[in-house]
Amino acid sequence: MRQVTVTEHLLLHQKKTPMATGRFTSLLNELILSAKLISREVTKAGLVDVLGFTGETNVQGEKVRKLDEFANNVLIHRLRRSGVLCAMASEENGDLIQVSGDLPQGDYILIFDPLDGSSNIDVNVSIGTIFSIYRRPLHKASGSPSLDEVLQRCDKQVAAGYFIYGSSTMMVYTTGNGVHGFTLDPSVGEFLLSHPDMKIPEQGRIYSVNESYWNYWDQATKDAIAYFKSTENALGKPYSSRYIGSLVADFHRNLLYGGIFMYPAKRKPDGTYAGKLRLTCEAAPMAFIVEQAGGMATDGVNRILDYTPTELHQRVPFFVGSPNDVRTVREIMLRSTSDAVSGD
Ligand code: AHM
Ligand code: MG
Repeated sequence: MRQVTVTEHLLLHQKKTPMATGRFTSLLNELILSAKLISREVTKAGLVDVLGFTGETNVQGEKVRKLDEFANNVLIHRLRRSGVLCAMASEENGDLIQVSGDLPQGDYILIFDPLDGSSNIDVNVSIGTIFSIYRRPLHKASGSPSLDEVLQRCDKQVAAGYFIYGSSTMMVYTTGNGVHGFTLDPSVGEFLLSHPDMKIPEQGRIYSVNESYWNYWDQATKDAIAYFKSTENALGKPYSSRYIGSLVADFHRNLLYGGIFMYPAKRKPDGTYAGKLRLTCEAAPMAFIVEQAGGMATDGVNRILDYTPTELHQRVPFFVGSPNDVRTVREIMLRSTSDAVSGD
């Protein structure tokens, strides 16, 4: 059987993808090489002294694990020299990462989560790298980009994808022409096309949520999640519950099997509600991918790709997966909220 690499696949589909230029291909190739380096480190994590914490705390106030730091450094180091970017943003860095004047610049902007699911790093559970790519607005294309050039409406993404470091390493990505999956063949060191034109089942059978937060959810969220456990839902029986706690891994399973992943807003000690997942480096890229695979992504009610971030590390409630399930959550949440307002 003919083995198709990511670059070949992109070139074969170049006519359908106007932005599939040589520059974009270089960007993908740098991402791929970075992911191979991260994958190599992840698979030997138990053998060498890379497990555990570095002793530092990141911009999100979380303890930095060595592999997080390694993945972040690899991506920044490789991509800033690629000559195709003007700026980057990482989940691990508070500010924009500028591509400084002495290095060649391009007009792409890369936002990434270097190692998602970090609580699973030390226990041999799948983790991943998520990326999202925008183009710099043409009318502003000189000097270092400002934050408002980076914070574009989420439907302006030109590509998004993830690498999953699991029982095999895979890359799943979209440039707006469907979703394609490639599996790393370690014997040749190449990602080979294994899942062309992925489509999420319209109706899921799995719901994924950290249910221990039940007491921190509002009534509309509780009503939506109760639906998946009830016998009076679309299946006529409870959905299966599966929660890995690595967005990439939970998302990937649901993309293949059908289902919904939920990270609703939680009540904070000050009484306000907020989601945990980051809009720019987690929710937006996954939303682009799922829509291209025939699924949906919302904050419970509103479409994620209609958001324009107001800050780099903005958090958002996130509901993503099979269209029937995400639509049902939306209907339940709208109904529950209007019942609360009318006092029913
Ligand atoms: P991280 O980027 O620090 O790893 O946090 C994101 C992760 C997601 O992968 C996962 O869906 C979620 O956090 C799990 O959070 P929780 O432990 O609250 O269920
Ligand atoms: Mg993350």
